[in-house]
Amino acid sequence: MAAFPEVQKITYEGPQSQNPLAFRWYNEQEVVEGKTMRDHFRFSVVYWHTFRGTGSDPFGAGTMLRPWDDGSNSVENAIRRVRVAFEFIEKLGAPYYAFHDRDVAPEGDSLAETNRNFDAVAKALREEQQRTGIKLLWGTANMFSHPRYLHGAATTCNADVFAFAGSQVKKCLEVTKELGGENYVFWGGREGYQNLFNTDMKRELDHLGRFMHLAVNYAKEIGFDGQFLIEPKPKEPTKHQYDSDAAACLNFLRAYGLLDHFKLNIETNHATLAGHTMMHELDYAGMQGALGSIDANTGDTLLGWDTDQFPTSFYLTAEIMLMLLKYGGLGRGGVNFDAKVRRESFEPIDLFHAHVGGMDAFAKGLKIAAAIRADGELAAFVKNRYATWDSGIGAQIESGAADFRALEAYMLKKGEASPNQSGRQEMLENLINRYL
Ligand code: XUL
Ligand code: CO
Repeated sequence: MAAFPEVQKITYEGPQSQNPLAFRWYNEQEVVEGKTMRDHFRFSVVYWHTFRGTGSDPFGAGTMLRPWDDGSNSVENAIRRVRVAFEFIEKLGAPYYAFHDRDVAPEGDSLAETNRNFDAVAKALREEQQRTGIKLLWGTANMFSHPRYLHGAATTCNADVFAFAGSQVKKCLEVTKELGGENYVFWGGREGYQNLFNTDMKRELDHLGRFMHLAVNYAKEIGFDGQFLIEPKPKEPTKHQYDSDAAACLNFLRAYGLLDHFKLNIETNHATLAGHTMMHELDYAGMQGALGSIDANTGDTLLGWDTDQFPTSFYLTAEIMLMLLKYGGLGRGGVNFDAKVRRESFEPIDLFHAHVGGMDAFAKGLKIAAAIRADGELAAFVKNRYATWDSGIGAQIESGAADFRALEAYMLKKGEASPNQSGRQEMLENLINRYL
């Protein structure tokens, strides 16, 4: 029984199309800057919001109509959900998906039972991957929902909980490997603190460093060669998440000798919560060679929490794509829709509208970014803005040839610095608008 009998495979119909269930920009075989759109984005559907989201919020119960889901915690229900998930992803035409262990399979009464549940559902996932050719972008362990993790997982004050978390990641790495997962993500969950009076921050961070090394070692042991990713987020659920932004994550990785083993999974709404733009986070990760993957969504300018909405703004996606093109793409990463339909959009078909819009917004953003780059006006402006560094004293500073004495001798002779030039911000903002 098909869950979406009224939906055919979504196809590209071009910008003039009035069909809400067609792509107007995402044409998977279209080549932009030498690569197909399919390869630029490597779009991925998340299991948690799309197949497990209920629409509940702190003020009310779930609203989502999901007729295939009996609401039980049974393995049968979980396997039925797998069939629906792959029907959806296949009709959408996304090449990847991503999951938490606990989204796909129910937690049992013991670790052993939970692992058996996970194995049973993984078997169905493997069958569906083989049937459809859809691949696993990344796996991750949910170490934040169960009450045992109330103090955190790797950063808990309870050593037994650390041991449980380690066992959970061990199993999740095994299943991710078995399913051919191309990456493995750590989002901090409850790794952070609510109050420093009861927190030994140094000890918690040392434990987090130890945990990551254990994961790296085990991956090596079992031959899992996926890319490890850390996903920065500054707050929610804790008031301070240790992985607060790209810079903090890179500092943590460097401090604990993990830099060679990890890249970052940058999420738009998390960047917003950190008081940064997505463009900033991507640029920062990219310049450090740590741009691994992105969680595509958007926040709301009027709401200060992680609303995880589908991205629809061409301005935002153009900024993102400028950064991805600048750093040569995402490699084995992808554009993963860590986004959920609104509570009021409770019908199954809304899942299609949401993803089609997100994919189209990215495709249009790619075309805008590529056009900006092809014209070269923006790049030429930036290059020229730094022209004083290309020769003379600037080049001597950059190469390390000039010390403070040399700078003083240069300036004493010259008397005053050359005049500054305008940054032309408004002109450049107008220039970007020409491409929208
Ligand atoms: C939480 C979040 C997670 C991670 C995976 O804000 O983004 O869903 O992407 O654990
Ligand atoms: Co995310």
